[in-house]
Amino acid sequence: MTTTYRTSRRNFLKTGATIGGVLVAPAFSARVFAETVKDGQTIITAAHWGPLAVVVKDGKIQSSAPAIEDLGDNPLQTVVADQVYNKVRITQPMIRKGFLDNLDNITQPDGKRGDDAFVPVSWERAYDIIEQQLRRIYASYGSQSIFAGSYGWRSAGVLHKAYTLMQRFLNLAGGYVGHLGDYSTGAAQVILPHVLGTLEVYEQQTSWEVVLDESKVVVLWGMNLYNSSQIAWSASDGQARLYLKKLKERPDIKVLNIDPTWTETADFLGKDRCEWIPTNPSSDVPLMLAICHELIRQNRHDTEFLKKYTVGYDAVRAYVFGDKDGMPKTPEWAAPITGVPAEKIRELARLFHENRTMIMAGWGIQRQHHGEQVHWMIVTLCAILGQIGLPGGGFGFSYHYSNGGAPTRRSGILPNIGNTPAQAGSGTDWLESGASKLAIPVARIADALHNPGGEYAYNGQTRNYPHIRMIWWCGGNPYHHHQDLNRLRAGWQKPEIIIVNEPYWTATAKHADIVLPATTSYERNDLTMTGDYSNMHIVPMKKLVEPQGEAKNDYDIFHDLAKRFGVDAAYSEGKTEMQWLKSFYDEAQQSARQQRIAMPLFQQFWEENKVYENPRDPKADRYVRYADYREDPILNPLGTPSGKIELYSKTIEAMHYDDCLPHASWLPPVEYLGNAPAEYPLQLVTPHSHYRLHSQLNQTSLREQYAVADREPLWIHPEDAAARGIQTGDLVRVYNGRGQVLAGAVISERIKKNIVALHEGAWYDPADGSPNALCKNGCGNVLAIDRGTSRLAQGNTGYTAVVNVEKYMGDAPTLTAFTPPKMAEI
Ligand SMILES: Nc1nc2c(c(=O)[nH]1)N[C@H]1C(S)=C(S)[C@@H](COP(=O)(O)OP(=O)(O)OC[C@H]3O[C@@H](n4cnc5c(=O)[nH]c(N)nc54)[C@H](O)[C@@H]3O)O[C@H]1N2
Ligand SMILES: Nc1nc2c(c(=O)[nH]1)N[C@H]1C(S)=C(S)[C@@H](COP(=O)(O)OP(=O)(O)OC[C@H]3O[C@@H](n4cnc5c(=O)[nH]c(N)nc54)[C@H](O)[C@@H]3O)O[C@H]1N2
Ligand SMILES: [Mo]
Repeated sequence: MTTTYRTSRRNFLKTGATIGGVLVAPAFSARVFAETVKDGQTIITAAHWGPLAVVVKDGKIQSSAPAIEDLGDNPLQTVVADQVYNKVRITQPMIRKGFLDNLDNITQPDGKRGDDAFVPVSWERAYDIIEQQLRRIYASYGSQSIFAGSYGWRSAGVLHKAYTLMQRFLNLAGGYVGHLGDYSTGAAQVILPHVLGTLEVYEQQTSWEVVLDESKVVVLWGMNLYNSSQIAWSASDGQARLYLKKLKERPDIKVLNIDPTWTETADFLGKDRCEWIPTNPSSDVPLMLAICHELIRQNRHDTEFLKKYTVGYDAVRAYVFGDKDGMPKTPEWAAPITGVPAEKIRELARLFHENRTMIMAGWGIQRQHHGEQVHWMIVTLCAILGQIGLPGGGFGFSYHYSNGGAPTRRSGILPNIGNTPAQAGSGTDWLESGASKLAIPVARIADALHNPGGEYAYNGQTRNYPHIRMIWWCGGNPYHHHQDLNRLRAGWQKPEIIIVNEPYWTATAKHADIVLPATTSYERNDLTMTGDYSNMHIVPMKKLVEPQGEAKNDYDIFHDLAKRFGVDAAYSEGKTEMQWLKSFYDEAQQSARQQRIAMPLFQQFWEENKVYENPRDPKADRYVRYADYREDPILNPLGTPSGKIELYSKTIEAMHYDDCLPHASWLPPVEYLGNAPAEYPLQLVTPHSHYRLHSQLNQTSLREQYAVADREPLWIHPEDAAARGIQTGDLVRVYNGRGQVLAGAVISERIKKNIVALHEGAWYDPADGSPNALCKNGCGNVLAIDRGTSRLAQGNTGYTAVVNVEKYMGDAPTLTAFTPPKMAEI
């Protein structure tokens, strides 16, 4: 088994069809939606939030709506015009004033990133400086000094993939330092291969059809599908929310919401269809341990399943009963930690045991210190229940994401442009040393900047950080996504040069030296499939309007630079935009033909301006995850060392980590309600918003629907608000030892007492360049702690923070998050 996992999720999803394509009738059943095409003015495109029908008149975008059937109520689909015509679009290349002034002394940065004016320049001037600096840095320090890991959600499309294109160019120019893992499942995707032999978080789920037929209890465990399935890594197929609607209409299936908040999903189901078990954040492991204690005590554990399909149960049992630590994990033990009464915990044990139960878990639960333990514990609990591999039973770790559980269609598969062209890297050091050696765990970026050469542990290895002299970010926004932004900001002053490609003046762009204006996906041609698991549609992403200002496609920016480095032939493979798209489509068409699915020729497909739906696969409709393993564990072993589910891992035992023991364990996080000091008595959660994809769209008119006092809303419980004299609509300051942000109070019973919520993705808006600058917009990551989940995964801990809140008595400072920076003339 390999010990490092690169972010293969989005690629493998397309190829990892577990359901064989049986040759049936040669059906071309592509259904065509978007009847809105009437006057030739409605153009089909797509975004992460689904296929879109956009009305364009006189060269201007008028309106946008979904182009396929979905639940409706996906606000992200309505603001295409607002994305293109926006006051924070970057319309020209820009260079930071202090950087330009300091060009002769570039190895000594001036420390003013993020608090400086910019100078508009021509593309040629920007390219000249980039070429010169890139050549100098390769020559002086080598490829290990250039961080181009550039994590982020960019835009949808198989060709215009922002950071992939940057990496494609850099691989040809001389190499770069990449990243390992992602922010979504940083902990789970490293622990689960030890437990199940797969990433598990990016796998197709037991079909929703089966769940609706067979499950009697559905548990939404820190899982907010109504929000989170508005999007997909490709484009949302909209299916999960349609299945949620069916679930709502089935009163015979009991639904539980185990969450510190009454989520939008719970709200959609309604109080009569969904029971809320309000829990304290970071307490899921104690809750499950207590359920296990109750099951085992009552002899309700499935000994046969445990024996046949798992290893390590004895160690788990001993731990649950406190044989070594003298601490039996009883419901009474767990009650004060979780905030769930012991009697309720017993009831859950009974309910899960007596009914076919599907535990659908989200991922916020593992974006925490010791986050590895949570999904491991869910697997452990489900193994004890013995329903894994049965129709409608066990666990599902991706029902909330990219419409997992929507059955996989028979389809051709669109390939993507890759970051390693055939001729990449010949003669450079990165190939010899192996790409992964030159990568850092994605959420350790600030740590790497602060500790060049520093040693760290990762999944059984000892590694060293590179010395980063240059950063190039393209298609991501670390000044929202990373934790403890004040710490990032301090480390960010160290490199000699920072380049950012962005359509908008995000905080990341404002913290760059050179800013290259990128187009949005609506200003270029592309293709996408929908539903990372379902492969449901193939969608033309047609250019709606010309690029705004001098904005260029990332593809063309890196092509221009590739010319300067003499590698343009390898970069472009001699293809134009439309030739690339045709080649991708043709490949998909060929793979479809092998399955006897007749897709139209590319030209016809493109000109038709329609969304194509792939045919259903009756076998996939009945897919049950782990059914084959359950059927025959010898013939279908798991990819773990034992071939079984590892409740105890000898591989992890051999790492001797005290922050990740060899079986799922309760390891209290550094910060949570259980150890919160009196000065910061509240725990902060940072869920994903219904109105945004992360920080994307915070700058649009959607903000008017949720902003309070012109800031990000802070959910606070009535008693916590009353104790602080806070009313709904008040401007409040949320703070801890790491930082401070302004927010607008929303008093709500939807959040458990002692917990407050700031949704992730508010644009960071520091009042000044000081080390503890007040964020005027309410970015939660000013407050979250920046440390690895453990030495095993080094995942991010965005959900680990304790804070306090007070009414803000000063004059309300003017918001500048959505204002371009000052311009300087030279
Ligand atoms: N506290 C806390 N922190 C979190 C989380 C949390 O739950 N809590 N969640 C984490 C998770 S799961 C994730 S995935 C990350 C997300 O973090 P990111 O993926 O960094 O967030 P986005 O806002 O999607 O950033 C994408 C950026 O790419 C830009 N962009 C879009 N299209 C293009 C393009 O074509 N070219 C270029 N050059 N740029 C483009 C957008 O304008 C935007 O600024 O955040 C993580 N951070
Ligand atoms: N609309 C929209 N959809 C999205 C995204 C977006 O930004 N906007 N982001 C996409 C991405 S990249 C990802 S990774 C996924 C994220 O999917 P998730 O990581 O699952 O989403 P979160 O909103 O972080 O967390 C889900 C729920 O977990 C709860 N929770 C937090 N901490 C705990 C805890 O300790 N215990 C329990 N039991 N519950 C807890 C939160 O209150 C929240 O309701 O969503 C994807 N979908
Ligand atoms: Mo994510």
